[in-house]
Amino acid sequence: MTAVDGDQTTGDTYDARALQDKWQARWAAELPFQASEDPGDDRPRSFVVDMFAYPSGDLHMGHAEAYAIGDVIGRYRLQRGDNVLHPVGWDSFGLPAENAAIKNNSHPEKWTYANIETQAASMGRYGVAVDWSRRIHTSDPEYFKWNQWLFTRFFDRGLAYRKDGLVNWCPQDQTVLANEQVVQGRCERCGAEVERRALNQWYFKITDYAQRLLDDMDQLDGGRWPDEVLAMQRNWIGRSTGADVHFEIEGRDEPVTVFTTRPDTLYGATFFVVAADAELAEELCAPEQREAFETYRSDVAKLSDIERQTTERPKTGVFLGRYAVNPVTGERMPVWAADYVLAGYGHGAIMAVPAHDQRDLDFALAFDLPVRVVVETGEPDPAETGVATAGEGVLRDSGPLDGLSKDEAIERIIEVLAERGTGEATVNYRLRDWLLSRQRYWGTPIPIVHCPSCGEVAVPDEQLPVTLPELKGAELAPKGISPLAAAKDWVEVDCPSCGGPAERDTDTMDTFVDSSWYFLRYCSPHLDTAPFDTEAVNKWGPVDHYIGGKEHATLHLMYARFFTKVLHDMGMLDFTEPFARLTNQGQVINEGRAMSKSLGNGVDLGKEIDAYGVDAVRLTMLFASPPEEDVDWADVSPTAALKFLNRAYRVMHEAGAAGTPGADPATGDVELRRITHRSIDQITALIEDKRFNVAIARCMELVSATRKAIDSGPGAGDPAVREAAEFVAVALSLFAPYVAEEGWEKLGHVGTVAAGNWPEADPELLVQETVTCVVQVQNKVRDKLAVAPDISDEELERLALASEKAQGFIGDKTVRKVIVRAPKLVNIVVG
Ligand code: ANZ
Ligand code: ZN
Repeated sequence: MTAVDGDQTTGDTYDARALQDKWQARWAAELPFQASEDPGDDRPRSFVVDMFAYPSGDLHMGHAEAYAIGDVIGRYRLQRGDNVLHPVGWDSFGLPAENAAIKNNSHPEKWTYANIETQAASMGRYGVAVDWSRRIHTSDPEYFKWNQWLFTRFFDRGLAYRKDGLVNWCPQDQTVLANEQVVQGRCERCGAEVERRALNQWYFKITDYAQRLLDDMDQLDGGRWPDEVLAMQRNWIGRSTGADVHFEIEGRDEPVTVFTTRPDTLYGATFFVVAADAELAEELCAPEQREAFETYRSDVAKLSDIERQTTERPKTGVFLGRYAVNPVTGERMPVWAADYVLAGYGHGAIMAVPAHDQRDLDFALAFDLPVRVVVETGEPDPAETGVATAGEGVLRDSGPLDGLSKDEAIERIIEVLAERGTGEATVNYRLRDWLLSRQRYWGTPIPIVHCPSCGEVAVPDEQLPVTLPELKGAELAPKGISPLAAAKDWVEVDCPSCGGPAERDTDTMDTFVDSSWYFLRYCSPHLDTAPFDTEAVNKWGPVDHYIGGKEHATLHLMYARFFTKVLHDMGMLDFTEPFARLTNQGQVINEGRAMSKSLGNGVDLGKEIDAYGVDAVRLTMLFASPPEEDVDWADVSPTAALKFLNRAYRVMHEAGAAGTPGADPATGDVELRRITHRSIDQITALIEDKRFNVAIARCMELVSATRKAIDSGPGAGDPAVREAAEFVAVALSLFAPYVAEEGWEKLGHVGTVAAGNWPEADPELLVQETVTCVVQVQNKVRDKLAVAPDISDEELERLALASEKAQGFIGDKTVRKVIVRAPKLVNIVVG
């Protein structure tokens, strides 16, 4: 504690708490972080957004890290003279907040708003430079009204629809989940193993946008988004090109279609497999196989898709007693039901080519089915090795395809199939529609009325928002069907279309609907005639810098990209990608592991701030590693950060006491000026490059150089010392805003340091001075080199040995010894 106590006005160490209180009050009064909508303000605009928080407790170390990073970016843009919109909001509807409320025996509404206040106060204290006037909460009716409005627009365009299907069910949270919320077969929120249930649910038709979600990644490539996130998005969309092939099934009128990425291997197809849980399997099963099939199918129902696809599991299946006919060879192929074919991908049925597909080969070997090689790859026979040959090669035993390469054969067979009307080229995506309905209380009610005569009717705009019925206690508990269904008075309504008795939809929306467009709302947060003002959004948008965790790589980011495209198509936006740049912050861990209650290794943010002050905690976070990497709190030293900040504070304080603002730096010490301008130049580039940790290291060097100039150089009153100290204040304003403000004031300035103070480096001061170094061979001067005065011995030795003139005298003699006296002399001894 000692280091933060002390006299803030005259002492050697600053009082962190006093500075925090003082500057928070000043910021609250002067509002330096409010974005300007003044049409006469022609500063360039910067839109910086941190992924907003769930209000499920107070801020923790993870928030502290993320907000510190976003704040460096926002504050830097402000220092550069931009009109910055750096807003704040809460993702206050949905499962995380509701679960936390239930755990704490509280009503979700009460719990949520109490937590928002706690978190907001912590953010204020943490000194995040945000525009508080634009604060939003997604659980406010003024906000979720627009979720409903958007839903009805999606519904009108056929982009919101209901269907029956096998869905992911979390038995713990008692609700369905989207595919994106199932991680390794478990619920993304609570970790419970997800079950499959047949239910009728609401979906957004994100699959209509699959190709555009891929194509528009051009706008995000080239380092604008992390490569890893782009790769995850591409994988999730999972585009495959190939062909649909139609197979006759004996005794069935309609052919059955399969999707294949290798239509060139059609002559090598020896059997046919239908997903055991697909309706088709049930339909095709011959009477004598029914019993075996039903037993098998109920076993399969217990497995997750992930388990079904693992290659380690031995292959299982049941012959259905039927035959398919190969459309090119006329050959009869037995039809099997198996679990390794998934009902939800392609057409839920495949042609099996065991020679060239490992899964099919494993199956063929398990059930003694024929293996026929049709692509000569030069590898050994798959039937003998048990290894399918999937590589390039030349086609054989394939009629018109013989002798062709794989790509030629694919092209040729597609022509053949098309001529006969038994197939065509297709593109398939792994992406599924977004299941958005939830059987939970704390969310946006789906604005649909079910009418016995009109069907699904969207609630008209003038009846929005549809607010939640007031439920309490046990009525709120998740129970398999939505708790809203029990609120009879709320459910029963007149049909908006015919006026007859009808019922409200009782599901609520996935919280990811709220977060798919909240950043747009920031541009006109209080508008009550539309979700956002198109003109304002087009001025600010897209978001220039978006900062948040990697865990959203396929969930939130995919959904927000989808919404942006739909809104663009509706004419409400003129851009097609929401986030021009994305930064994923690392995690704050402790002793090599994620902080958790069960490990007891949690670090309390509030306690750290009490002990070291906000500035030192922020600086510690940012100095520990580049933003994308994890910070291990066991390896960092807030004490050292605090010591440095005190050193910086003293430098600003002493320079301020000894000089006056506005002194001409050109009359000051040129050595220190060179160091200052090199710092400006390097720190600018490092911040642009998001290498904040190195930028902080450069600040530390500048503070040391300034200290030296005060103590054993030109002294504190030298204008170059003031120039250096002023840049220390400006640079520190990005990382340690309180001490920077105080230092700036100590330097005699009125008003905040935070805006428009970033200096330009003077190019003349960047030119490095050089000194002359003589290079001797056997004590005789043979060359002269121009080198930097601070060159290292190693570097100088390297340069001297590389000198052509010196080399001429060394010849083929062996270098015995090199004597280096940097920067003036090198003597090379040979013999
Ligand atoms: C014949 C074939 C021969 C195949 C060959 C591959 C190699 P991707 O790339 O993931 O799109 N397939 C199709 N539908 C399936 C389903 N519902 N469940 C499991 N597997 C399915 O994979 C497409 C390939 O996966 C398709 O191409 C099909 O097997 C299989 F040498 O058809 B292939
Ligand atoms: Zn009606």
